[in-house]
Amino acid sequence: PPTAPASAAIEATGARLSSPNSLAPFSVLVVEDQAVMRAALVTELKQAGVTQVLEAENGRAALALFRSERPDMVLLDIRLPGEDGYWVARQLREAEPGEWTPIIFLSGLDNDLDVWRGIEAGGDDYLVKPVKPIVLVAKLRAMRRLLDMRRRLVTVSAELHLANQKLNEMVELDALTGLVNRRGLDRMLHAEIAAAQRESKPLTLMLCDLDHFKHFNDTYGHVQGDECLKQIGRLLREVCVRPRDIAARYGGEEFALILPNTPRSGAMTFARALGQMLKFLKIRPPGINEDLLLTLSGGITTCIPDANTSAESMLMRADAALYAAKSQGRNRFFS
Ligand code: GH3
Ligand code: MG
Ligand code: MG
Ligand code: MG
Ligand code: MG
Repeated sequence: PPTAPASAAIEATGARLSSPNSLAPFSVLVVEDQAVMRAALVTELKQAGVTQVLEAENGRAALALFRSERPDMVLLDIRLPGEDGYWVARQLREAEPGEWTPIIFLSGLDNDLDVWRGIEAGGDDYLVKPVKPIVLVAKLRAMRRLLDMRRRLVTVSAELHLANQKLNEMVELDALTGLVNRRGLDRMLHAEIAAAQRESKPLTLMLCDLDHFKHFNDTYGHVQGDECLKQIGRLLREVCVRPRDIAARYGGEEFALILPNTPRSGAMTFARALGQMLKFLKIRPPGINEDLLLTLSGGITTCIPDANTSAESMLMRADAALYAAKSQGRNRFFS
């Protein structure tokens, strides 16, 4: 059997520890001013499988080591030269807000009030010297279990946070085209109206609607129709070259563009470019030998928003212009 350490810190028991690596991988900071006791603790911890044992003989050294090495756990004496263990515990807790490194007091003080003060100072457990190795390691293992559980919770909550962010983004995206959907459009239009009002900059809203798209669907089927909508989605993302331009799918075959800092003339240039680019779409349903030409009709409204400008009023004006473009023959943009 292993010889008992020559120290009062640990009482020989003859009991064997469960498994040699029961505490690996793991680092423990031992704060103990008495060299012999410290050496005995280090030996016991290493035998229990602790990978790294850090040693400090006073409170300030402990704090510095804690900050630089970030041990997994702290074994903390109370009576130390200079600042005492209670002080160390409080400093450690302040050094890592929102984090948790278990602190186990290991002290010769066996007063109930000392236990109370230790826990109040931020300690998680309190052992009285001399402590049997098997008890010390058992306590470390229990704390390790809590630590692992906390780490898993932290990981899970970070993952949940990410998933939630992703969901929040998805809620505002259209599944077919990947464009912003109606919900996103409404929020962003409100925001851009407010921004344009603050900056006294012209804001353009454009509503576009595919011409005779029902006919396309009836002729080539919905799968081909969906393919068209995806291509239009890609095209609209491409024409929105400025970082603040927003392309949205407003409804079935209707799209909306928010163009911040864009005057009426700029909006018309944009619409012409869009009309030109439509000609280059590769719309070729199976069995057809040439690319089909899709056209859009559009309604444009531009204003420097004031207190009376609302998303609803801008949408109504754009919709009225779109209706006019449709009734005057389609494949054109009105403002
Ligand atoms: P107009 O030129 O007056 O806009 O004629 P239109 O046929 O495009 O307009 P209408 O409002 O009569 O029909 C819109 C059609 O758009 C109906 C439907 O077949 C098609 N559509 C709407 N949403 C989708 C979709 O998600 N996928 C497909 N494939 N077709 C859609
Ligand atoms: Mg001491
Ligand atoms: Mg329509
Ligand atoms: Mg249409
Ligand atoms: Mg229609």
